[in-house]
Amino acid sequence: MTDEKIEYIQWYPGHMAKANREIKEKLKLINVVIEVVDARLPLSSKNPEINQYTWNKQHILLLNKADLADPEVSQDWIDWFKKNTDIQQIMLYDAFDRRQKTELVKNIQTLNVKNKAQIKCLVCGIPNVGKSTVINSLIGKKKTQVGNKPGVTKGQQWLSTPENLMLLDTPGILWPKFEDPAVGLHLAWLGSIKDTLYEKENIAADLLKYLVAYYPDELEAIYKISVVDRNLPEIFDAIAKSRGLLIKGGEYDYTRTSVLILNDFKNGRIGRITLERP
Ligand SMILES: Nc1nc2c(ncn2[C@@H]2O[C@H](COP(=O)(O)OP(=O)(O)OP(=O)(O)O)[C@@H](O)[C@H]2O)c(=O)[nH]1
Ligand SMILES: [Mg+2]
Repeated sequence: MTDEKIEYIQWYPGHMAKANREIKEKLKLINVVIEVVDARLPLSSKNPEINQYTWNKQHILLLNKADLADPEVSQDWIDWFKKNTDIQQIMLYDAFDRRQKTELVKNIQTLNVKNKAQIKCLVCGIPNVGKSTVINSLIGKKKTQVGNKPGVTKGQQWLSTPENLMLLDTPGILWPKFEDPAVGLHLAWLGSIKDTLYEKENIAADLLKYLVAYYPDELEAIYKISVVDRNLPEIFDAIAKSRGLLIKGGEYDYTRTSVLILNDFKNGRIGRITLERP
């Protein structure tokens, strides 16, 4: 697929424009914006339009799914965000880690907010970064619906924590135009846009290219292949062969191989991987 074709794909559906409008209507009530991004792609998964919500609010940035990201690169990102933004709190976050939940609550309570008795937080970000999971972790109950695909949360919902923090769960929203067409592919790796928008083979080939460059040992270990002196199509073939993914006639099944690589990445099976560097 050419870059030109990627750019014209319709990935900003009407319901996101609506979700964006509904957030804007609530902004007057909000004290704190908790912006959630994916630690594996902290910049590509950061919706630039969220700056419109945060300019007069306290702002917390969560690099969520830190358990799936490369710890060394995550630290580089934390340093980068501290240096290059004026966001009040920046945290590497794993929504399933109880200690971090306690730390996040403390961080929210120390922010400069008038009515500390009931702090109102907007939880926002692109689809599938873990907004609803973060909320469940804070309230200590599975009250919001979660799932590893985009668009699980369909409407807004207020929830309160035992500490009396009010949290507004919102549907994931993207922005209308990706300046860099590659961002669309990256978001498909994360499951933040429907992977049916792109050819699976293209998304997987792009991901594999990055993995070969930065995480060759992890690739070799999971697929029991060698990547040394092999080009991308040869590595694709090697993975298909190693997993016995063939179609009739003994040809390699590229679609199933692509789905395998994408799912292994999405579920953290390849290892702790970060797909962009500061
Ligand atoms: N490993 C890991 N998985 C996480 C974490 N947080 C969320 N997830 C998983 O990510 C997937 C998406 O989580 P959701 O909470 O539904 O994401 P969301 O941002 O609310 O998604 P939408 O409502 O579709 O916009 C689920 O499969 C979660 O279990 C985390 O910190 N670590
Ligand atoms: Mg959700």
